[in-house]
Amino acid sequence: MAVHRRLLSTFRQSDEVLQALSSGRSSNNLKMGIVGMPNIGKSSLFNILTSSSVPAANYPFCTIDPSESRVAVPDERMDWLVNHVQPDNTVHAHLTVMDIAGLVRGAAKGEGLGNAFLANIAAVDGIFHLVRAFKDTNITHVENSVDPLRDAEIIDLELRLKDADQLAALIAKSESKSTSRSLNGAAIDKDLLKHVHNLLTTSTNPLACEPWTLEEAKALSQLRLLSLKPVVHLVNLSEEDYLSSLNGGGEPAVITALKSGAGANLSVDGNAQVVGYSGAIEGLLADMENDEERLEVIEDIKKSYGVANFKSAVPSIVWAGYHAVGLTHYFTYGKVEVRAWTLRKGSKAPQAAAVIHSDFEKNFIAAEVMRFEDLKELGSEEAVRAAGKYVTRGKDALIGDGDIVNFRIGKKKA
Ligand SMILES: Nc1nc2c(ncn2[C@@H]2O[C@H](COP(=O)(O)OP(=O)(O)O)[C@@H](O)[C@H]2O)c(=O)[nH]1
Ligand SMILES: [Mg+2]
Repeated sequence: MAVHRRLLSTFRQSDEVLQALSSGRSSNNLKMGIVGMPNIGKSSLFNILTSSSVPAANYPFCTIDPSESRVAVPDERMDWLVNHVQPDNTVHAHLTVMDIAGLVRGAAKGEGLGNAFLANIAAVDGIFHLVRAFKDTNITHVENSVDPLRDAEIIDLELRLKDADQLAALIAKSESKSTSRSLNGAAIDKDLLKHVHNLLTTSTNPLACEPWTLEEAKALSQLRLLSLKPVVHLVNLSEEDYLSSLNGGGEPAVITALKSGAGANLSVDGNAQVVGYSGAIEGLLADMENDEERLEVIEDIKKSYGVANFKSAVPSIVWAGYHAVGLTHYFTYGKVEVRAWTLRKGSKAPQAAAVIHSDFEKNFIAAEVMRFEDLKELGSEEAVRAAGKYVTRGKDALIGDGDIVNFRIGKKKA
């Protein structure tokens, strides 16, 4: 099945093709959906992400609806900037996360309201594919046993089958017209549709690992297939396994299996992302009222279990999702506000300015940019300027991770 088969896959897609396959919506407000079987800790993880990555009041977040929330992206560089400038206001970067109801075997055929839940997955830009590795006889499992690789395979298969259905419908339509089917304005070759349908139904190799040409990849991305969405695998481990992995016990076997298995799976940087955590421990931390109490619990865990380097997995989870959907941020800073502005990787200066205000794109004059590392190393903006490292850049400059930017904006003469 899917996961085991992936172990055999050694094919590496070019970055260009990977990028074309993953180019989805043009928005900066991209969403990661938590997907998996029922009763494996999805909603618990959603609650953990919306509360514990948001320590103290200066991390703004908002629950958009009960199953959708903006999660602050923790960033030590932000903390440094805030400490450096002591601004009145601080705004972190964010990632939108959705809690999606559990899928069961047969979901693509409508089992367990599968169709409605699969439609929710179609609406997100990337998938946190969660599997349960913790054993707890009080928490039933729909398959009656805890087997994270089997669960991953069931979910993979349902996503593929749903895509296959969509393709079958498109093929039928295009055959009735005996021309290429036009989708979102661009024609998609019928043979390509058939080829993809065939792959989805007869092979378990991830679609992202097939040797696509750039043209094919561009056409495929228009289909918005579920099985082409960027995936971060998350493993809800037992407390013991999580603590032991931090304490020199090595990587839990399930994580190793998912990593090598998903090694060629689609993610923005082409590397499989697998993050393990303990829902029980993170839940405990998330329940604390404030940072002080949280630190107390962390100290307690370090002492009681002898895990001196204990850390929460939440920042790794949020960052993995943020990277998977291709987001990054730059900073603006001043006495009034230190702020991280979320944008897509690879954005140029005018698009980066548009994140602040849509008018800024057309009225863009220049971007004054310094690197966070330079500010930190040299200690002040004056020192960065004196070192010639505060540079003025034009409309073709790429703006992204770790840039501190001041935009020059002005009304252009008509
Ligand atoms: N023992 C244990 N129970 C957990 C863990 N994570 C979640 N649960 C419990 O498992 C049950 C199902 O969790 P929930 O988050 O609602 O699962 P979902 O159906 O996937 O959304 C709840 O009773 C949770 O308290 C964990 O890490 N360890
Ligand atoms: Mg749930």
